[in-house]
Amino acid sequence: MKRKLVAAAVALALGAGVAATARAQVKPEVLVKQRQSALTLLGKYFGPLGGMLKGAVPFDAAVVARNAGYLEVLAKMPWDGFAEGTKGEKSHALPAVWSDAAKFKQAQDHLQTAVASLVTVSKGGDEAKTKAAIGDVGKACGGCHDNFREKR
Ligand code: ASC
Repeated sequence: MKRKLVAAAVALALGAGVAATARAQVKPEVLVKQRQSALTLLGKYFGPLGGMLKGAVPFDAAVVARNAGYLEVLAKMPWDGFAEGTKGEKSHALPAVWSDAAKFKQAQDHLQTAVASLVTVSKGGDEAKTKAAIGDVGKACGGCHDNFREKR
């Protein structure tokens, strides 16, 4: 029993070490690519919902619920890619990401909160409420782009 515990502790310690090493070794350009990939997928799975909000795409509660679940996970992924070490990399990120880190974090939290609401609301199948929640997510995307992404 004790031996098993020790083995588990050693495995945990080794695992933590490996994770820390892996993080340290990720090249800045790879972090940029990874964060851009997560943001691209956020765009992919939000796109049709934005279309439903505008009436360009027929409302489909099942698609909203599915995509909301994807968005919930994706909305957690980009942020550790904005490491200090990536400041000098070519990207559309504005310097405010690092100079106004508290506000950037607030924008991330805003998105995650809005997406969490969409997940909940979309399960209820109420079209008007779901569309309002989609609108809130869109505002959270746009709010971050306004302040932290180069205009394009
Ligand atoms: C998208 C997408 C964005 C957001 C934003 C919402 O589908 O790619 O960047 O929605 O336009 O305000």
